[in-house]
Amino acid sequence: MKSLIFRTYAEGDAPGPSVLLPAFCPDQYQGPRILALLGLKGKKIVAGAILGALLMASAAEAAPSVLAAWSRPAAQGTTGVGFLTLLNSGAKPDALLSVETPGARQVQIHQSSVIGGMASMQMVPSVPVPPGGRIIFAPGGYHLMFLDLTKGQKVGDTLPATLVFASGRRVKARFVVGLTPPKATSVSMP
Ligand SMILES: [Cu+2]
Repeated sequence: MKSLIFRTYAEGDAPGPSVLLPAFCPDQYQGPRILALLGLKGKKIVAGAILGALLMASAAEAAPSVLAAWSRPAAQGTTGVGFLTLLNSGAKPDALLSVETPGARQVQIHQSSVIGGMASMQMVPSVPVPPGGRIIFAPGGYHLMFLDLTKGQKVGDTLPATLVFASGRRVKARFVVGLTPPKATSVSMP
């Protein structure tokens, strides 16, 4: 079953920020195919418990928050994808720099686009989140790549992660594995 899921490129071969990557990416919808491969049927999605980062010090500067984090089913050792919405309710600009998770050997931030009629994706070093801004990671745009998943992700599972921002803030989130974006109630609070 693994043979149908292609790696985008070899590990350790990650290109620089401006290098275009091959078009295939879990960003492209393949939920039904993977479900069929795994012999899974739609399972009731269990709302993940939300881990919140502790609010530290003064409340003057609100930490960025993560809304509706979700991922798609994927087999162990393959590449998973993560979508979410970032909110910056603070007064200063911030930027997502990296994502840490025990669920994958490496996490990259990618941006999909269509150039000359061809879909491609690009690794980006950071994603700015302006004050009062809302940045949406969604199919066809920004997304996270979970390279070399340490275990299989099936519908209803959750993938814990920590988002690291330029401000030094570390925001915890749980990516709920599903076929479609979660309801707006799946919110990770800082
Ligand atoms: Cu990608």
